[in-house]
Amino acid sequence: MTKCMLHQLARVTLGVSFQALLLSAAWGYEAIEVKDGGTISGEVKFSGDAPAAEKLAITKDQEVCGKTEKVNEALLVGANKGLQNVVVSITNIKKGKKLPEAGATLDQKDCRYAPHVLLSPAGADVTILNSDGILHNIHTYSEKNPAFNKAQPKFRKKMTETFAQPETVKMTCDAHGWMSGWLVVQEHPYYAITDANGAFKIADIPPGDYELKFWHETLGETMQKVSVKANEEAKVGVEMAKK
Ligand SMILES: [Cu+2]
Repeated sequence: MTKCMLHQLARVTLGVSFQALLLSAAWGYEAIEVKDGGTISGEVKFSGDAPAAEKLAITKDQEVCGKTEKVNEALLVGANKGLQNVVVSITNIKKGKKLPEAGATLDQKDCRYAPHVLLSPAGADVTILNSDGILHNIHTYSEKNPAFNKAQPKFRKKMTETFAQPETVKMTCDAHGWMSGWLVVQEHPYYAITDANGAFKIADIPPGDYELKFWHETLGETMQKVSVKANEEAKVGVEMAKK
């Protein structure tokens, strides 16, 4: 690599991180080195009788979309009533570990969004893949970020979009009415999504008193206070019900 190329590279790298710094400063979050951080872990459960997953009717592109059975992912209750795809985040944190610079990847595979709920850092590029080799058309419903409606023909395997502002964005496919998903654009790194058992974990948190927000696309929001101590794990249990 020539000296000139190195200079250019340095300028680009500096430019990107400076931009990220400016953006995060606007949201009031500051990256610091976290020593003796604590962890919050826990489980989110569905309150009430667990509903069976609702099967989706596949009405188009059967040769690709009909190969796998699909269920409505807007409410997934697993074993022991564990609630999947709850976004858990700390609402009152101003300093902590660095937000990752790399954006996340969303795949359109088997005519569903994988994953159904995706976390990605604000200011980073989100990679949108089309693994199906058929036409998909991603349509985002956002207010803080520019909304878009973009066809992704079968030959276009990859595109990228930048989401500069923290926001929870609903996505649908205008080609396949059953496809829907969510992109959660984070202003700080203290976010997690519950797994199939409703479990989550958030690590490297500076000790302190926090408020946790639990958001589920169908069941809404609930809050819980939690204290984090140095090098300890705080356990949290939450139930969410239909309103
Ligand atoms: Cu589609």
